[in-house]
Amino acid sequence: MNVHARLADLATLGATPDGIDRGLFTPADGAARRRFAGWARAAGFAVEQDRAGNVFARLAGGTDGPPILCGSHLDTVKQGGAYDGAFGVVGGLEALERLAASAAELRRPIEVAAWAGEEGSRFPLGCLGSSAFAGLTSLDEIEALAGDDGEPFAHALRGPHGLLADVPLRDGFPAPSAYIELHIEQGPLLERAQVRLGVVTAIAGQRRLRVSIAGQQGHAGTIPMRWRADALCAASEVVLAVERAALEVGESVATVGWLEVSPKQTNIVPGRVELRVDARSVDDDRVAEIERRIRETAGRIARARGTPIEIELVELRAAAPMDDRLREIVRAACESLVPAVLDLPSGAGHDAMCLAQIVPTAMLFVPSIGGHSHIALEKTAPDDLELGINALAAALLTADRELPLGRGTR
Ligand code: HGY
Ligand code: MN
Ligand code: MN
Repeated sequence: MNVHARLADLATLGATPDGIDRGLFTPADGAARRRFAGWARAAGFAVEQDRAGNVFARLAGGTDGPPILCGSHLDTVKQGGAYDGAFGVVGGLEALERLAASAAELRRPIEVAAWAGEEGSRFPLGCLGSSAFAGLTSLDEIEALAGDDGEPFAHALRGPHGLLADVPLRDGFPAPSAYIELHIEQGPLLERAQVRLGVVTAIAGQRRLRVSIAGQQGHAGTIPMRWRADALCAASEVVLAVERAALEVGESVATVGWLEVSPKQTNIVPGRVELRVDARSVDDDRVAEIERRIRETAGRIARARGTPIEIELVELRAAAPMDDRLREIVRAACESLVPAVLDLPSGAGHDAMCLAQIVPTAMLFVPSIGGHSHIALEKTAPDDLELGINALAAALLTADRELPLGRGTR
């Protein structure tokens, strides 16, 4: 079964009329992780999992020490596409199969990981499995999380779609020598530059805020406009303030993609709104400035409208510069295959942000047609998928030959 067939198979898991919905430890995600383990075993690789739900397939090498690691995630956003994450997992698996078939002499093992819950689409923490692996979030913190549907992480992890029944559980989170993540670009830059491979310079840092706005619920027909404390009108000003902050700070993005109004009835003045902000930049100071401006403006809105506004910083990921030496190895692998390679930042977050905190890390991009991602339209040309896998395999081989054995040091 090749990468195209595997991606098509995975795309059936969590398929909806509006795209793929494959939240961590849902039946669809459990099936996807079982597929990955089954394919890896059929390829002759040893398969293990860890206590955060990450799954690893291992191609043995001359020594049994820390591997060169690749991989990505199998979970998706709601209404997601078929390539975000999944391509890095099955593309990594295919790269290992090609290395195994080439009988290349490996100094150390090479592993491909399926990281648990990168999207944060079910549990309120992005890069959940890779941040546990990197020691950025403790298992206790993760076990205390509850999914949007209320199920505690600890319960889902031990449920029928969490840890895989017949896969050995490894102790701890042993660090690799290095990490290379293959991923779709999820943006338009490669396509616009007519370049088929990209090498990531840095991954944008991000802050996620939870904003709660308390208004005065009331009858839509009887409360005079000047006497209202309308939570949704206040929220609307906050949303525009988020957009304005990113525009004014520059070289950054900020989005409100989630908002809930209550009691959400036509003839009731909204009493409460909760919304979430996603702010990003490769420059951490800019993200901090966006948060500062949002807080300042929200204070003014709250006073002017009589609608108390609470803002909680729920997630902070520092921008992650990629490792120079590993980037050069990835770039050289790409240049051996195509005439032009583009260096570019990643506005999208990835598990590589977490791995970059502990070991040398690099990312390799293939184009997204139309720049579409986090939408059912998401697609990458089959030839570009193949090219990405060949570049990854070449980079893994060079990294194995050139990097010192043992745990990677940043
Ligand atoms: O939000 C992101 O950038 C990633 O897709 N989790
Ligand atoms: Mn994503
Ligand atoms: Mn992704």
